[in-house]
Amino acid sequence: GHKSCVLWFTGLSGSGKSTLANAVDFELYKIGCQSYVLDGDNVRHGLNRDLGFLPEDRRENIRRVGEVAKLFVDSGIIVSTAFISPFKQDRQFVRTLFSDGEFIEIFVDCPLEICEKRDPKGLYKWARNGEIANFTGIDAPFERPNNPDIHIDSSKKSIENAVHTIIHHLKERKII
Ligand code: GGZ
Repeated sequence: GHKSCVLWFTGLSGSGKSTLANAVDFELYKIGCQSYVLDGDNVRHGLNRDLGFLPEDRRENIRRVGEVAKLFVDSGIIVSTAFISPFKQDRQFVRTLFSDGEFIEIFVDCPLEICEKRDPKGLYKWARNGEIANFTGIDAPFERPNNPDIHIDSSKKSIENAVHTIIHHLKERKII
């Protein structure tokens, strides 16, 4: 058996949140834990398809993701969420939905230049050309967490190493 919790990944587009969340999820699966990943692909195209990227839309996006994550935690699952979640206040609000120790904030820290160089979907290029407005890191803010539970420097660490750090943290907290 294992306890449930939310692994809340936060960071810029292209920082590696989804990749890392999925890698952690696979590791949890291998050791027999029940886990699930919520990200833009399965939430923004369905439940949150009415929301865009204005600050109030992002706030509502994060609020709903927080509430859905809570349902997963109530059902005993370890849920990983991979959303930019750029506003400190919104992340702090989501934390209040959970009991102590159930909300684990993971800052996937990567310099903007590197995210922009990776540009897997070509979105930074569009944003630089003014074809996308309110793009996080370009003309919309990202408020860095001051005191995340886990800080991953994704430009310096391998995915395997980052996964190990997170799994180790879960073992230390006696979640798994
Ligand atoms: C930031 C945007 C934007 C704007 C579309 N700003 O690399 P991606 O493509 O897959 O990740 C980004 C994703 C961000 O959605 P989130 O739900 O994580 O954002 S938030 O937590 O702020 O609500 C990017 C794409 O959507 N995308 N337009 N303007 N990212």
